[in-house]
Amino acid sequence: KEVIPPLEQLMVEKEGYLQKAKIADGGKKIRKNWSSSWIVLSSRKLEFYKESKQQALSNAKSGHKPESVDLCGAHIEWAKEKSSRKNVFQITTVSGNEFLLQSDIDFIILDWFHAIKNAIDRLPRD
Ligand code: I3S
Repeated sequence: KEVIPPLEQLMVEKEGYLQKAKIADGGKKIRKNWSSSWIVLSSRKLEFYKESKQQALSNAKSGHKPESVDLCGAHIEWAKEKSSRKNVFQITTVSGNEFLLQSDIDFIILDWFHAIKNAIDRLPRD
């Protein structure tokens, strides 16, 4: 059966490539492993695709789901001490998942930080 997503979830606010490393899952630390990810921000969530956008779109048609991050109640902060890389920030979800996001290009990471922070600040905390 077909599930129709709420309109807000269809509204993409920002998308692009960043370096991503998941460092905790459900509050449990996991080994850091940086990789390039196609990231899509909509009002309530971030989605991480391993593939290119083209590949992601064709996979989506075949029912393949990206890793999805609920931004309700999430925290975002700069995380200089979590990596030797420059321009790293961390997102922590209510469920205890922690992600580092990074770009070498200053304006790109700043745009992302503010876009995600604004999205979080607009959402209810629970
Ligand atoms: O915080 P860490 O453990 O120094 O992070 C580095 C490791 O994840 C490393 O992989 P190994 O665990 O296989 O050694 C990565 O290759 C490095 O990129 C990580 O450090 P940076 O400073 O790049 O986040």
